[in-house]
Amino acid sequence: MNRIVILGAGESGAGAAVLAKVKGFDTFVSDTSAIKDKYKELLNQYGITWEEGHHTEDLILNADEIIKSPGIPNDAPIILKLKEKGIPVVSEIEFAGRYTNAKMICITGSNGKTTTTSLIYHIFKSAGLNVGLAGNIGNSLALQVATEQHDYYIIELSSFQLDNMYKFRANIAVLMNITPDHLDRYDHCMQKYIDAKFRITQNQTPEDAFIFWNDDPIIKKELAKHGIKAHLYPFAAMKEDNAIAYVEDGEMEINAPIAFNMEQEKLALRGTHNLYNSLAAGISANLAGIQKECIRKALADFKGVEHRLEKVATVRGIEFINDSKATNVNSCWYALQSMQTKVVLILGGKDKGNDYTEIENLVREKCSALVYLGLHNEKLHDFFDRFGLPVADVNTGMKDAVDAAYHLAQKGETVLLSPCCASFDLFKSYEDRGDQFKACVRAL
Ligand code: UMA
Ligand code: ADP
Repeated sequence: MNRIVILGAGESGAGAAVLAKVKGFDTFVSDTSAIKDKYKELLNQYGITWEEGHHTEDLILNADEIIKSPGIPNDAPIILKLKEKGIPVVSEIEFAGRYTNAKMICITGSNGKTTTTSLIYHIFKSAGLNVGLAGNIGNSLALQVATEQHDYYIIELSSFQLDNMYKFRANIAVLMNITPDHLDRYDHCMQKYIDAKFRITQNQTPEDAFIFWNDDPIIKKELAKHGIKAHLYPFAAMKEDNAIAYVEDGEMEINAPIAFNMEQEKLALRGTHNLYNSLAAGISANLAGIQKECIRKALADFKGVEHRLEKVATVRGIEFINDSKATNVNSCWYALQSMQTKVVLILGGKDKGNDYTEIENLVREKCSALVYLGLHNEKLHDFFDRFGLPVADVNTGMKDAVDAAYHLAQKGETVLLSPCCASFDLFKSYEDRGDQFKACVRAL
């Protein structure tokens, strides 16, 4: 194998190109859009040839192997042509995995990936281990493998990355949960999305560990189908059959491989969903042999991740919480479930085929008013108006949404931005949406 072509020149493509180049391959990068300056500079620094604005087939279809960026769907015309010619297409993570002997701790799931990945990284780092943070969280694994030397990598994996992984082996695989998301990339077939998530366990051996939420109905149903060889570490909120980690009498307990306990009260992250994240992270650290005292301290002093149930400010007795990363209905369910006061909920945006039935009971129980924030709010009206709550319809932007929520909220209540939707109708990204929310709240 000599020629490697990388499709897409974002974080994963540029990183993969650097690794391919330093490993001596004839390396070429092609992107249908304009490549960001910082990635152009990186490619130029390593003398890598690239093109932007189009894919030149003659320069691509002569590759021995293709590294595909995760944002490119598997049915993109160029990918179909490559398949027709029998040219193998892999992900950046698959490629990078070939060139490191580091222990791989990989995290996937529909929700909780970034929080759990960050928490595991925080524990490992606090324990003084030589650890890298990589994957869907925003850092190329390949670039780190090319330019740094780590003993451990904590890698967030999306289903898109898993789709093109074949031989990669996770020493520790974590599957947080599976609920509908990204179905537009899976022919609207849930089973295809589930199978992508379970690819995290492929190639695992009995020496490896598979950590998962024991009460996830889909994981439960699918577990037997996937011939998992790794040692199983199921966790649950409460003590139950099979679970090796749970909370009992206010103590978080992990029974294997080494008995560990900690007061639940001391965990930095609140809410049931964050208990799951803390349990998964605690088991991972335990498996790596990190000292108990060190795990306890790191689980207690973790600062949380921006845009995930992030406390912004309290204004005249009204608390404002930014959960802009809640881009699907399930994550909003967990946000509402963790609220201790009545809530004015700001939701809406670009709908991904949402079914709001999942949050119906919680909205009835916890919400005192709703603010619809999106270019097209008809679906929200159709579903929620019949609840009889005060409603504000905003299609202009964040300032009007925050003003409306502030006027609707009573002292002692919480204004929660937990939109259930993608942000791309009115904002550049969920980060932009969360940043604007925080700025508007601070300006009140
Ligand atoms: N492109 C082509 N040909 C095509 C179609 C697209 O060249 O036919 C180009 C686009 O112009 C673009 C590139 O391909 O420049 C696509 O790149 P990308 O979106 O994969 O960009 P990266 O910067 O490499 O980001 C990817 C992940 N993006 C996606 O999965 C969409 C990042 O996750 C990840 O952080 C990064 O790799 C490093 O691993 C982002 C994400 O939104 C945050 N992930 C989804 C999520 O979390 O829900 C899965
Ligand atoms: P991901 O990286 O999978 O998108 P994040 O950690 O960024 O996950 O969290 C995304 C959203 O999901 C946030 O709104 C957060 O409050 C919520 N969330 C976090 N952990 C979980 C979990 N274990 N289960 C369900 N929802 C969660």
